Amino acid sequence: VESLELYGWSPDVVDAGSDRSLVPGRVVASLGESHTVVTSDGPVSAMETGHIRFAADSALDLPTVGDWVGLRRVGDAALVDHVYPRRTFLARRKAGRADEPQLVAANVDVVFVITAATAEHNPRRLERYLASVRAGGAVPEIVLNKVDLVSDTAPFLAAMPPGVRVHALSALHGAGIDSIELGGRRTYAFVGSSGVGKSTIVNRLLGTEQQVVSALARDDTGRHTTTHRELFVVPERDAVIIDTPGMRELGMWSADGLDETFSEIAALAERCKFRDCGHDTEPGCAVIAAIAEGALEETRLQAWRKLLREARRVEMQAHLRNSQERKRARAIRHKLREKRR
Ligand SMILES: Nc1nc2c(ncn2[C@@H]2O[C@H](COP(=O)(O)OP(=O)(O)OP(=O)(O)O)[C@@H](O)[C@H]2O)c(=O)[nH]1
Ligand SMILES: [Mg+2]
Ligand SMILES: [Zn+2]
Repeated sequence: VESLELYGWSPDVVDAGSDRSLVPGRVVASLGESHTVVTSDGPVSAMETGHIRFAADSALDLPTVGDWVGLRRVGDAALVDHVYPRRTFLARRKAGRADEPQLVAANVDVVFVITAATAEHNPRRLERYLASVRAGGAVPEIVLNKVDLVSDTAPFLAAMPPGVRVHALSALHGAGIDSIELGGRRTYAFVGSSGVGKSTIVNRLLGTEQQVVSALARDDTGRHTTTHRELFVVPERDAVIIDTPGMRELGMWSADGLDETFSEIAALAERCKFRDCGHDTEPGCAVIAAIAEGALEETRLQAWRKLLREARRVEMQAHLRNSQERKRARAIRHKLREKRR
């Protein structure tokens, strides 16, 4: 298990009840149902067993990059037969789907949300990322990249959401890159829109241009873009990093990270007269009062409201679908029993 330790392995990865004959490893890349898994014998290519797919309630139960999995050897082939319990995960709503979550990475300690000191910078989008990262239990940090393009970073920094660590740097020139601290065998993921510089940062941290060649494709403008998520070890820094392709949109799939992301609103809401205050026209609303006093920006309240509405809608649909599926399953079991009689 020597080399697996570089990937962040510790014995408590394996849950007590799981099959001890499985070979443990970490998923470093995924293509549909086919995964590249690093084991103590090196990387192997492994498909998911039917059992794992059958037992999955949703995409959240299937293996993804960063997962610790148990492999079963079948002749020369290996199959992913078990996903060990995750410490954290990063998910978003599947593009174009109303209520289906999609995993981005698992067992990530810190998620660096990258933004650029350009027109790309958008506090509302950052709030989305922060809430989604926190919903899965990881810690977000923001990286303002491409600071070489502006004479003054102050306006960008002033527009950052509160309560999160911010790094300002130029991955192209290397200035400020040392403010990104890695270590302790932790896993760090890099997310953000396409072109903000995720792979350039990852390359800097890896200290090589090797990476990305495998995962990069030239798009029709000749620009390189990351096509799939990939996990790398940085032995000199005692860390694991995951580069991801740019996301066009980050749909909310849960409301869990919102209170922490809008903590000033959550704190004010405690002082509203009504416990279920909608912070709208209710009397004795501390949130509305704070806006009137200039202590809270109205855009923050609007952003919180929009994300909460979006997340609640998704949670509701998922709940409905689950109860419909349960009903259907019950009906099938009932029919089978009837037949047997
Ligand atoms: N001026 C400037 N350009 C940068 C900086 N960092 C990255 N770039 C450039 O921005 C472009 C996109 O960089 P990438 O690292 O490929 O961006 P990415 O976020 O990985 O993009 P996707 O893989 O498509 O999601 C490249 O042309 C980089 O050279 C920076 O600090 N300053
Ligand atoms: Mg990239
Ligand atoms: Zn209120």
